[in-house]
Amino acid sequence: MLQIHVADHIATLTLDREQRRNALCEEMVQSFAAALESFRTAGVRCVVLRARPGCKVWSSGHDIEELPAAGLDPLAWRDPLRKLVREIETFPAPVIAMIEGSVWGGACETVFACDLIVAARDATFAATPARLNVPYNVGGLLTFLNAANLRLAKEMLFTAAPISAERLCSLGILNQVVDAAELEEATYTMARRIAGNAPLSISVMKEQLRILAGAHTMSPEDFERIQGLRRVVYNSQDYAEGIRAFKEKRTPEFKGE
Ligand code: LCV
Repeated sequence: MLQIHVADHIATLTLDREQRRNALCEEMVQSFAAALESFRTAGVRCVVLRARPGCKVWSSGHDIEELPAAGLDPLAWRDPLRKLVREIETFPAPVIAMIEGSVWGGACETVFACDLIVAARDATFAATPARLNVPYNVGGLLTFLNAANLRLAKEMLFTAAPISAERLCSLGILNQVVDAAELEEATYTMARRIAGNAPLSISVMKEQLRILAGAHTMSPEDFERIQGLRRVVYNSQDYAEGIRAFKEKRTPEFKGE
């Protein structure tokens, strides 16, 4: 499910689960974590996360088949998607997301959790909890807020519509947008530049920025209230309907209950 290549302190991880449109499943995330651990010991100074060249779908997001039945938190701490985002945020070197094709749901959050994003001009990004009636978790919403801004995060989360790479780049959400033919060169030029700099300084600044970006106070009462509201969503008929409709390849009929 993952191809791994390391050269000149730069590691490349290629998502390789085309038959399921690179859906992010438990097994893939375990391989991802193991790969990052090996990169850590090998002193890798920059990671490029990509899909196979020419892909139409970079990743279709969380593996919907692995979402729990109604009544269980679908994005709890141990969920593969939550683990994947934490692995990226805590890896002691920059992770560059190299994007072509469409990015969906939890894969969009995963890309936004990367340190840098270089995308092909025709790539698109869609946040999909509202498409499935999934109650996104607090940390996940913070990823969107830190990567974008409140107005854009609301548009992406409420409409679930694919947003173009060019528009996101014009808003400062992506670092670079290039023609597909130049995507590899642009990405690895950035990766080589990073790998040629001081790794200690970069890894400490990455950790400092992670801590600063997550420094939000929230009272225990507010947190409990949010978790209670999320329970209403994943306990709802609509939650079961969202997953059932995907499996039956039809449009869900949400009733708000
Ligand atoms: C499992 C899949 C998936 C998939 N899981 O190909 O952000 S949250 O809260 O929503 C979070 C919970 C999350 O990330 O949820 C997932 C959100 N993702 C989506 O809503 C995208 C779902 N996928 C699609 O809309 C389409 O697959 C796209 C547009 C990505 C690609 O369409 P395309 O026609 O190229 P198919 O739909 O035919 O998919 C090929 C096979 O991959 C499976 C899909 O069920 C199909 O399986 P079968 O060949 O057995 O029919 N597949 C696709 N996405 N996320 N399985």
